[in-house]
Amino acid sequence: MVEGKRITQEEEKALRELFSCPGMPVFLLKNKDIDIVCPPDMVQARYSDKMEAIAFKFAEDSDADETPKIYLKSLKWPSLQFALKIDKNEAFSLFHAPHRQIAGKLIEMFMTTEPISDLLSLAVYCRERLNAFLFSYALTTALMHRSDTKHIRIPDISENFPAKFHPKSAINKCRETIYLNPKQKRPAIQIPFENVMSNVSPELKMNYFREDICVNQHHWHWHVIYPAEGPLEVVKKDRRGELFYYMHNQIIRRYDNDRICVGLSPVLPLEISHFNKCEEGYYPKLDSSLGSRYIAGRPDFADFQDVNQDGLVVTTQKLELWLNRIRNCISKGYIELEDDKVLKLTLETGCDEIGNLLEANSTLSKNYGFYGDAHNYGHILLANMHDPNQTYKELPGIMGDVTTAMRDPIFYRWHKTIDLVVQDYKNTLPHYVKKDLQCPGLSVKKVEVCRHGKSVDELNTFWEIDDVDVSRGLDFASSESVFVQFKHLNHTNFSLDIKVQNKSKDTQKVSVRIWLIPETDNSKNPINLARMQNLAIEMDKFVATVKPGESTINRKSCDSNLTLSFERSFPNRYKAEKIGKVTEDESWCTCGWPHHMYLPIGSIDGIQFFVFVMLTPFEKDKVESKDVASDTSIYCGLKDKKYPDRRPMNFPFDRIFDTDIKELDDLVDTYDNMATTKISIRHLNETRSGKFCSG
Ligand code: CUO
Repeated sequence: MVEGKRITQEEEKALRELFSCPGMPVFLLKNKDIDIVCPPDMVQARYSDKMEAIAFKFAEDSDADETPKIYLKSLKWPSLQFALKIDKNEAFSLFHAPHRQIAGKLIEMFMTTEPISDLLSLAVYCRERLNAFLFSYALTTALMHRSDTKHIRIPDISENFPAKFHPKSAINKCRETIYLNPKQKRPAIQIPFENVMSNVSPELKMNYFREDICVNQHHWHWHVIYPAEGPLEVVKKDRRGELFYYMHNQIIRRYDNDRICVGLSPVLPLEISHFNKCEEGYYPKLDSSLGSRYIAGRPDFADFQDVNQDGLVVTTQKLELWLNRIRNCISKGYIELEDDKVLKLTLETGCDEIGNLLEANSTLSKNYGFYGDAHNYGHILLANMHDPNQTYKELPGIMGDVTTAMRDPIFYRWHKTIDLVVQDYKNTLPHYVKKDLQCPGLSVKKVEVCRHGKSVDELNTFWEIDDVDVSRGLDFASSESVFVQFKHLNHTNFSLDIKVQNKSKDTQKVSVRIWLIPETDNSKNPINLARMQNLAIEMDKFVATVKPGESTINRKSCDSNLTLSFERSFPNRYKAEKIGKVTEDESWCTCGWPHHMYLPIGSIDGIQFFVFVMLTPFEKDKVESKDVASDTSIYCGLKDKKYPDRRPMNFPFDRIFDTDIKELDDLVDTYDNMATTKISIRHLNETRSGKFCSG
């Protein structure tokens, strides 16, 4: 891996610029920050003799002459034959094994090219020739992992590829308004509210969750930070397989909580088989941004079909076979290795190994040939139901792309299937016993939810309007800003007062774990602990120091280690930059859950939840290593560092409790280091202006 040489400001600006207008040649990029001047052999032959004339024509109305310039040099260009297999107009998919391998090789090229000036030249050379999304993914991943570039704030994916986040109709109107309206009078293009919340059919009620820009960005970021292919040091991260399970599992649990709030039952797992139908249809309304084609939808009750993509045949039987082999390995307690040996599933690493088998990470899966590629090919199969044999040369649907997959209701059902396999494994593990769950000497006396320092029994959610500038991702349009305006969920911030007692004579360091658990199901029937624990969502986890005697730990919701603040997760990066500089570690870790989606939506009448607080001795949780990530991140570890909590992810709600603990009260009554309080989440059906709303 490249080690810490400094990068010049011009190089940094140029690297950032390469993400703009992904379909335009580099010499036409329109940002005023930097003008990239490249030698003719760097661009495609069809442009090389026209470069100057075209660029001049394009810049006629701009002050391009004043723009600082960076001059790139020619290199001995590597062969890109391997990557040209993905056509410029094809949809690049991280779920498609040949695409992943190509991306892995490209990441490796970007990771190992030194110095930065050569990386810049190589990146431009690749940008001009390769599939835009493949290029963007590989360069993002490499820049985030190189020690000399990981501090760079890479423009958000929704800025670079707005067509993957906003309906085609809005993107078209943006183009129109650029030409019809002067910059000062340019209205923001509004996304209709029915795109956010609609009662026309039950599943459309969940649009606000599934189509949230930052929710989808979060998913993309996670997959960039945890790439499945590439150099080993990039792929093999601490507890990566377990984190794959945990991150997706928490998404599903959150989705189920929000479903309960809007009156829908939790999603059912999806059995992909010829004897079954895919009940939920979905129409994305998105443009592919490649070849300007709509991305195909899927009608209700579509048939599952075997898929032949680029000669790679994915059958429903094969998916089932792979999943059954993993289920078998769980019931036997070991993984069958390629050399006829076996690897025992242990308490320490079993979940991580199962996660790697399921995600079908060919580098980390202990026997990829045997356990296969179930999770990824589920995505592929679901993405190609409309044209399984490529008869009509249609692009795959949104389930084939990590930036869009979470928009589709079927995503949650497929991931629940994956999730239940891990749950099968967790169910084979011994119950937690007293020594796992207690925190000697420490008790939680009371938990209060507060607003402005006063105890409350209700929290509110509401709609908020904000704008996002999409000009950076509009090829062959103007460089001036044009905004899309949309509604998203938000909530009132709050804090927790956790009154604790330390009965020992010494100050003690503890981990504080905060969870939110629904009291009832979608029919308002109370649920027992077994059901609750599959719906419990982790809200925060931090380390606190508790003095002897009684004291109060105060924790603000906006300080949660789970979430990324609205400013930093919001795609309007230029505004985020004004809000403050980030440290090197923070710039790495931008994949928290969006803070504006921290609370489930609740309902007009209020939905009851328990806030569950648990203290555990930090001595038992801490990781013995110099390279421990700070506790600022629950969803992603930091590069080269250990995940900061030694307990299993989802602890203590990852395993079935002892038979005498049937209700949440039984748990809290047994352990005085745990406590709950009730809170009602009430949705105010009102709309407020957000920080980035132009009015
Ligand atoms: Cu993230 Cu299936 O792994 O979507």
